[in-house]
Amino acid sequence: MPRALILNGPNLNRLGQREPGVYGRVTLAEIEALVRDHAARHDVDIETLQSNHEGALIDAIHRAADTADGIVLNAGAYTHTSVALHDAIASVAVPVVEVHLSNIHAREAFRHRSFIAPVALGQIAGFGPQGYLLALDALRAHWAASAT
Ligand code: DHK
Repeated sequence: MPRALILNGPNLNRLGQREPGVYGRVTLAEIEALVRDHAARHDVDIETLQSNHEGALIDAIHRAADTADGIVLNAGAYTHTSVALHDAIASVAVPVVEVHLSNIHAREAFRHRSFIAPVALGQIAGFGPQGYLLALDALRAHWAASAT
């Protein structure tokens, strides 16, 4: 069974209470449950992790080199700042799909730049919690294409 790591970065533990006009009312636990459900229906093994610490996210990406076949990553604000996360992704052969709940390109200019995008398979932004399911489907399509 393919394995996916669902990795969430800073402030995403505040979903539900955090700026609901931007991020909605759905909590991270509820998003993880949706992903778990979707994954179970498509025979994907899921691990979830959230951290507010850049180093912990980097460690998780390194670990995923041996424990996952793909990563769904919402790096939160580190998306726009972290060369270290960029380098961590580049250091592993695991495909990464970048996800954002909000459409970062329709927001402040500082959110338009992603350090993740150049080393990601692709980016999904603006579809709320559904984006995580789309990202998992993108990984599934990638695995199917790589298997042929
Ligand atoms: C989440 C964050 O925490 C922000 O820093 C990003 C992203 C956008 C999201 O839309 O999921 O800019």
